[in-house]
Amino acid sequence: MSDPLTSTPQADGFHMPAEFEPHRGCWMLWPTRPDNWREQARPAQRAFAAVAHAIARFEPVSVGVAVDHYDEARRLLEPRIRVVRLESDDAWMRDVGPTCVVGSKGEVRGVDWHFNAWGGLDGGLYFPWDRDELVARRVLSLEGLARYRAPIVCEGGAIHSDGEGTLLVTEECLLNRNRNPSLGRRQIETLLQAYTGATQIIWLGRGVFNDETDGHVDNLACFVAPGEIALLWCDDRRDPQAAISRDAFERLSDARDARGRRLKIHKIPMPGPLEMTDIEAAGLVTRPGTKPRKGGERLAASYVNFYIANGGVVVPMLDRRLDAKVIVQLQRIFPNRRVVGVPAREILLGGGNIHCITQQIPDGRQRARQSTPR
Ligand code: KQY
Repeated sequence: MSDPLTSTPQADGFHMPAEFEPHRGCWMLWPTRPDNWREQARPAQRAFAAVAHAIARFEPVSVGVAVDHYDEARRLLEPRIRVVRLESDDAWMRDVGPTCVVGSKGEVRGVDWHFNAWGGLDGGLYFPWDRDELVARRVLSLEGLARYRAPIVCEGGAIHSDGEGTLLVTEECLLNRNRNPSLGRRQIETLLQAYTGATQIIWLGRGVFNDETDGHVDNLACFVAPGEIALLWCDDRRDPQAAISRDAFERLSDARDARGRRLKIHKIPMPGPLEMTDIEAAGLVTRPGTKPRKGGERLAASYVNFYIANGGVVVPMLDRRLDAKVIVQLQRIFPNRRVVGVPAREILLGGGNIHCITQQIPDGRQRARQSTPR
């Protein structure tokens, strides 16, 4: 694996495209940790396979698998899914994989953030995380893409881009003392701009209630088109999510994007509220170094944690009362894509959802052909 580039994407004229722009493919990892995925991760593996198969209807999917689990993954995944040997500490490709940036001629490069398992020794979710730290550079090497090493702790789930210079983030995560304690808001903004090419950063406050990532934006809100946002919404004022979503709505209503537009906001209803059951918690192995779980714990469930593929949107199905309604709503928001639901409770039990377990590699050349000059 080669040395990182010594410049920054911003200095080289690169920027982070939106997820709704064309992809070369999607990367995932294979879940195996028995302290995070119940029943030796078998139910989670079936759920991950269903996500991989749904995305593969739209674009190529590669799954990184630890050597001891290669045969099991190969058996559960359709032949069209590429299975690659790749060691990791868990299976959150959004956070440990690269954030890709594109140049004006469609060249693609990757940003390799520092990773500390969502908080390191100050509230992080497991220790050690040294194999996770190497995932982004390995994916970039397998994809043949040059790498920038960003001097900041950040995760892919902590940032969303509209591809036109606007970045969406939360204070709860990126200003958390367990990420970059020596950096203030301005310094963090400067580094995010340098490594994503963004010119405008929209700060939301807190992320989804009880989200163990310290409020990743990708569980709360995302761009669905330039100037348009999907936001998790809760009407029940007694629920702690209601005030969080209202605050985000107000900030988004006051914001302008990098092109000076006001944002159109789509409210996506919150599933549940959902909790982990005693039986689900009992299926986990407890291990020192990993945050323990209990039955009755509130789950950070959100339909906004979907993946936008080429011609498709793959959405977590979480609540029978709402699933069909949300599919119809998202189909209206994405009229030119096929919206597909995948049962995702087993992914939620591990602490995230479909967006958190996927990471797209942009197709820069298609993008360069399709895009209007900036
Ligand atoms: O991006 C995410 N939501 C990652 C969640 C990590 C949970 C680890 N138990």
